[in-house]
Amino acid sequence: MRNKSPRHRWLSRAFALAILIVASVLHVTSARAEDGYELWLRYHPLTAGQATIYRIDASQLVMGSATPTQRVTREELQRGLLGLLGQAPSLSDTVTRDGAIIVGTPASSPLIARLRLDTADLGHEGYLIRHVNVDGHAATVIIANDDIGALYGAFHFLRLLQTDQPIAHLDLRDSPRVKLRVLDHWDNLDGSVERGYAGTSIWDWFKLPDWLAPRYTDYARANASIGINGVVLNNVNATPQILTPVYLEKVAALANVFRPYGIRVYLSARFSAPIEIGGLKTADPLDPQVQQWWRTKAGEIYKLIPDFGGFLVKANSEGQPGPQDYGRTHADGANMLADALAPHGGVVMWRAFVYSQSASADRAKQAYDEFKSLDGHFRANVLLQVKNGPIDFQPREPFNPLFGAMPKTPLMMEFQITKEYLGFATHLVYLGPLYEEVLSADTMTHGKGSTVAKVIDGTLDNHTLSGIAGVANIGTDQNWSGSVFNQANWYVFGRLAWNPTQSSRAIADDWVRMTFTNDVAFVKPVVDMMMGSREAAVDYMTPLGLHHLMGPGHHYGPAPWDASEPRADWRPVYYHRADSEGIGFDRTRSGSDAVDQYEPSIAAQFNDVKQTPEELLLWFHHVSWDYRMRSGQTLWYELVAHYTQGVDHVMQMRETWSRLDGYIDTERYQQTATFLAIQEREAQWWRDACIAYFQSISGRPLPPGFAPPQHSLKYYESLSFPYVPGH
Ligand code: GCV
Repeated sequence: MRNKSPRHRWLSRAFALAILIVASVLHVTSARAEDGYELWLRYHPLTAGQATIYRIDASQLVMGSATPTQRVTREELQRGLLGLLGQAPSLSDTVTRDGAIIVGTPASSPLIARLRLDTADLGHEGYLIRHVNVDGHAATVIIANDDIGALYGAFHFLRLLQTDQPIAHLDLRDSPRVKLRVLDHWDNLDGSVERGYAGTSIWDWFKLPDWLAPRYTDYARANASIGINGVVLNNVNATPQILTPVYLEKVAALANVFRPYGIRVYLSARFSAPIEIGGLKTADPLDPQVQQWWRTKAGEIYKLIPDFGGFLVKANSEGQPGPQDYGRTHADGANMLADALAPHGGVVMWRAFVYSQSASADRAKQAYDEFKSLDGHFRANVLLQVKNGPIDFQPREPFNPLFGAMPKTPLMMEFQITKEYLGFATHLVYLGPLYEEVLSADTMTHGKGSTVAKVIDGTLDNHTLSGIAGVANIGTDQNWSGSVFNQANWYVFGRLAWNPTQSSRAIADDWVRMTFTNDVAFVKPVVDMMMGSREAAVDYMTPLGLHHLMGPGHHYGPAPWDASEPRADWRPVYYHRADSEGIGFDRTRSGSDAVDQYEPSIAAQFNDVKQTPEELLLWFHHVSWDYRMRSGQTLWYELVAHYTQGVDHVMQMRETWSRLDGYIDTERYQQTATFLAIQEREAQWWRDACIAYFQSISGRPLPPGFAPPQHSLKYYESLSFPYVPGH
């Protein structure tokens, strides 16, 4: 290389410096191209002002790396602080200057032990974050009783930075209220995902156990960041092969990736597996050979996966095998599996999503009728997993009457995160308000304040075992969830699982800040938009307590006219019961009497048409088209008004979004804009098809001022969709 003159050298250095400054300014101020892969863990640089303040605090990281969990905690903090502050903290054993971050447990760190902070109430997974003085230096400590608590604390600390919270005088402690916080994947071994709208399964079964895709680690990081501590890897409509040695090796490989992040794996077990892969003639839970088969299988699993969580079971439901095939009860079936898992510390999550094959009684009543009398008959390591409503993840349902009705059994909530009934991937529907509505519902079983959240976290009936599950919306799409806004549903599920009393608005606020920007000019309108989005979907799909009006089988779009399904209770007409007189399912004492599955004061309320909240009116009552609503208008008027309001709301969401161009990267902005356009078109379709159909039944003219449907009823009925995803 040619020698350069000093002047030349000085000039090229100055030039390089100028480039660096320009590059870093651009880096900080302009929106980077983004594909959503980073989720809410983007750790993009904070603005210059914040960075100057926080750089001081991030200069020294004092923590161990003796265990896998300590190592991933350290990596996450290094990654986060480097990304947010543009500077990696130096690692140190001692505090030598102000601003250190000290992380660990009293057992792993003599320095932390010396601080003698009270950790008694933190339990196994809790943590405290506090500003302290160590050897004359100001420092922040993140302390837990176990490594996993310190990891959760580290994520919390990073969240405070990401969301622009003051960190100068921290003094907070937190621990989860629910023990098992689980994602249920409805993933099949062939890579398809039942009700999945985000690509195919992220589990690459064919290449496992050898190839461990980096995505598995990022998945574990994302889950740990919101406190999820369990994943069921396969569909509840399970194939027995998952329990064969070749698949168990693959499951073990995933468990190894997840373990440092505090995540246990669970499997959906097919009840008839002893026949299909065990060569037995029966799967009768009282048969000693069957019992022995499951005991041996459990032993085999725990040898490979010592912290295996247990089984999730869908039995005698929608054609799945179960104990009733042998004249046994659900308790017999669950207990047999529970006995096999108990010596290893595993649990059974037995699903209450059960309705009879013959479809005689009101479907909304059947789970209660089946399980209520089994209260007190389950082993201590069985949780009953109950869907939030009595039918099936509809845009709005009353809370499931089983909550509060089985005090001797730990009831585990099952929410759906994937939007099977809420517009699939493209509709912007934030599910936080739906979850919050259910969790804060009052069962009244122990007087006022007996909320579903207290049933779930075990405090209402003093259960130590508690759980909450969400049917995952995760797939191989680069953005994981089919759209950026669907990531918010994964996020809010995890945060509410940790603490079911949190506000879904506050969680949305955190999510928007972490996922996009802290600029309030963006945050405020987007949070408002998210908060109203679920009610909008209820309005344009199934207002006033209507339910189950979607297309047959694939569940895409409206089909209130449909009567093609083989079972009556899979048909929309079974649910809305519209005729020339009126509409709605009579579940009062003069109808199916589903109301009496609730605590008496609530039953009385739902039984009385005047006291029933109008948002659930047609769930519980069959009323005349001319029934007078609280507004003074007729039901028919209100129905049309709600459908119209739903579409208007989506138009407003589009309008809001159109004003937010420039605040975030073009890629995520554009995709959201396109998806909102799809949502508006489909909301209009829902409204018009439903109004056209109900008008054909009610025979009423369209109330003045409302636009007629864009097409004829015949047109809407003629649409067919052979290749809908997730089906
Ligand atoms: C996994 C609904 C869904 C099914 C699902 C079932 C269940 O019926 O449409 O796809 O099956 O619920 O929760 O078991």
